[in-house]
Amino acid sequence: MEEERKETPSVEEVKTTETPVVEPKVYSTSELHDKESELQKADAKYTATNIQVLEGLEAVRKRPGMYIGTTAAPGLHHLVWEIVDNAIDEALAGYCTKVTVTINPGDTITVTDNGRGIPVDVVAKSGLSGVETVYTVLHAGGKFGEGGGYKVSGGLHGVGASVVNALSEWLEVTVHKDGGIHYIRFEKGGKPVDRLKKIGTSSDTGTIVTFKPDPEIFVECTTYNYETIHTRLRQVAYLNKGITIVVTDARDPNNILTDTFCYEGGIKQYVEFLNENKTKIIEEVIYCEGSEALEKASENTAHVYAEVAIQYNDGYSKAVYSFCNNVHTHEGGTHEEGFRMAITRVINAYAREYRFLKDNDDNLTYDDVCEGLTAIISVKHPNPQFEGQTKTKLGNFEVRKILSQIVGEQINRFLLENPKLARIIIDKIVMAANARLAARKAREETRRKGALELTTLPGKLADCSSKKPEECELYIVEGNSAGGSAKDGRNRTTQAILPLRGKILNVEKAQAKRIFANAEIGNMITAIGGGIDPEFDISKIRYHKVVIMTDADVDGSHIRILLLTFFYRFMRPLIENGYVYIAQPPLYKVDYHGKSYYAYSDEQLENIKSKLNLKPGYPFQRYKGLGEMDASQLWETTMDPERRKMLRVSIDDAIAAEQVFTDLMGDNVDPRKQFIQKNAKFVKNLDI
Ligand code: 1YM
Repeated sequence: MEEERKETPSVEEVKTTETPVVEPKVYSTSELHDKESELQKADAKYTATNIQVLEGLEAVRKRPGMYIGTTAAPGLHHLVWEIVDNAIDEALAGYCTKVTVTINPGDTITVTDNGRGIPVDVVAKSGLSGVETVYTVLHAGGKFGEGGGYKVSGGLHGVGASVVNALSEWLEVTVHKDGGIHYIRFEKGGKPVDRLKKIGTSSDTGTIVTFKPDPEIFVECTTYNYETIHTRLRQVAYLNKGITIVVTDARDPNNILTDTFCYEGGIKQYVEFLNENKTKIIEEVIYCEGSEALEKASENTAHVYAEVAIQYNDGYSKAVYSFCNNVHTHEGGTHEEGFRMAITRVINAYAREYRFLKDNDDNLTYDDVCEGLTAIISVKHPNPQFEGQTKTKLGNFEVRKILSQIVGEQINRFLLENPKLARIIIDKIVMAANARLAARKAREETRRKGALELTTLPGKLADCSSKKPEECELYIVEGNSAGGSAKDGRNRTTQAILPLRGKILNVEKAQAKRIFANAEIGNMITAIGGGIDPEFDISKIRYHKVVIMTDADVDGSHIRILLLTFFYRFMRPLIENGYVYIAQPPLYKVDYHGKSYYAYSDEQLENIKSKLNLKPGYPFQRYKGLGEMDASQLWETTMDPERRKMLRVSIDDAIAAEQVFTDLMGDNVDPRKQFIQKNAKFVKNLDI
């Protein structure tokens, strides 16, 4: 990879010259006859290929989920990533410097690059041009099977262009190459309207693709989310240093949004960005990089390229994210394992050598090393094996050793060359280890002092009688008076109530030891029953719905965020499995002819007023807190599974969630202020 980058020709160098002058050829009659049958043969081949192609594309349309996972919003966006992947591959091959992505009016998408342009000559095997092959033949990889070259894109491994075509109402490809402009349009799931045609001349090179996702396939959603595209392409720009990516939302002609991303520093800058609102303990980002040839590789260009960037902040959470071929490997894999082995080994060796650890001290653990660590691990592999439940775990065994070597050597060198900074880092890690040991001791002592304390449910908990977690709900309620109403109004078989007194501890700023000592948090841990990270056990939890019920005011939302932060940091699987909810109490009540009408928004209130034909000034009640409702009102409006509305909390993107929590709960005030008006974006609306 590295070498490839050095050899990269600049855009100017790959530019083609003006259209060459071709001498007209004179054919004899027999030659003409041969030519004709040749053409007929080619036509027959073309027709045969076309039939196969349409069958292939039809299969994609029949079962789109098999190719793009879902036809909901993520699938719709997947189409963009697939086309962008091909442009990024061209950039990684060294031929392209700029990629643009535009959302046009009508939610069509245009992707362009200034690479070589997709090949336009006929591929012998299919009788189709390169462009037609890439866009209509399933599994047409970069090389039509074999040959030298290097594709790294993840996802469908660069075979996605035909899938995008199959799932589009129409798709157009324009290629600037060999002095010409070549154009083709497909309709109704990939059927070519005409063959690839030269429609003009051009002195530069590149590819332009525009498509409209087929609303018959994407029945749930055909609207693109600018933020989703913006965030992902910013990430792609961080992961591929030096590439310029321009994203534009041109749907509203009066308000065109555009952002340009280009990071010469790559993942080093990514780590700086992730730590932007945190307090760094040292300003330096430690960066390691290297590449290694793959043994037994059939292609002589096959290299694994790996890079890692790390930086410490003064917090306690771990933010280690890994990627392979620009795919976020949520489930980790061999690259993370190699990193873990190396950093733990090197830190321990340094800490022993320079007496941060005494002979009798235990080794520092990876968890200790990770406190306050932000790290990006990025690997480019010509033949990645994605494993695991969501196919986001890197399986290639050789990557473990490569990462371990690169990270081991280069972090060790950094520590030796920067003894002052090394001291700051190791001191922090030793403190983490001490805190871990103290917390363990505290836990053991509590257990010894009263085995009862941990096994007995908290006295404040009004538990439900059912012992089936699937049907049980735990309401965590702000304030004792609301807690009282909830206890009286609930369904005693399935609903348990845990009232919270005042505010809970901000876990973002507190150390583990203090967190365990906090009574409110202790009650919650015991009531839920699955323990906490790193030992949290989802199979032991006692409720499959944990419902946060707070007032609809500033204090209420603060308590809600504190609780969410706690769950995110210490019981993350609870959120990942969709077990955390937010209750939605009504904001208004209108009494009319002996009946009560509840409104959950200003809009609903207006609707009720107009439906009942109420005169202006007709009185209504504004609920300031849950405490104002009696038991039966609380049941009717907020707790009855038949009638209530709740929000389910989800983590779409751990990296984004991480930043949200830092912004909200960390030391800096500005990002918190900025965020406060906006709704927490990890909360998704869900009517239940
Ligand atoms: C806006 C999307 O697809 N760019 C793109 C794709 C290709 C090439 C250049 C390319 C690749 C190669 C040689 C090669 C592709 N070509 C193929 C195939 N942008 C976009 N730009 N010449 C040009 O890989 O050898 C697949 S993708 F298969 F035709 F070579």
